[in-house]
Amino acid sequence: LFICIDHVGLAVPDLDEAVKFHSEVFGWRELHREVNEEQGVAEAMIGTGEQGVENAKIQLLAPLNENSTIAKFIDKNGPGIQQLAYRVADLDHVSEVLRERGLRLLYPEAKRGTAGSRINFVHPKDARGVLLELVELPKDAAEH
Ligand code: V0V
Repeated sequence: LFICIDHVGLAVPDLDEAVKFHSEVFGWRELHREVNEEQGVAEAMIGTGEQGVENAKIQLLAPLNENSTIAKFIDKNGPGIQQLAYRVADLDHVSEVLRERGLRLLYPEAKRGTAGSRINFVHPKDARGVLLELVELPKDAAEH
């Protein structure tokens, strides 16, 4: 069903500060940044930065406002790992298979994720305490 782990998502209170920390301390590099109003986040994708190979990626997620799921997560748990994202080739197919297997998907239809990807989520209560994101990359996406 799954191709690989696309990214791990960290809830952070301050995006710039988080990018700086992960770059300076761990040597990650910023690959992409955007605001996703629908999801209530300002986000940065950071990676190993290696050219020509698939990058390991971490998504830094900062809340846009106090109603954001990220604000709620940080209030309850503090900053930290908020989600695990699996890459899939066909999101609609995988969502259907998982529904058939009794899991709740958060959205009836895919929503727009990072860099034009299509996304949905498995409810954390149905994935043993993990908010599981499913990501289908846009067809023309570079793999790294
Ligand atoms: C909540 N729970 C979690 C969790 N969030 N467990 C593990 N990981 C998480 N991230 C647990 C929580 O501890 C509660 O358990 C229960 O689920 C209900 O939580 P709640 O605090 O009442 O929160 P809800 O139900 O209001 O919201 C939880 C959900 C929400 C998962 C429904 O966060 C959501 O809609 N998430 C999907 C969207 C999202 O996360 N967007 C931001 C990233 P107890 O206490 O009852 O046992 S956007 C993104 O990733 C993009 C754009 C991308 O990758 O491209």
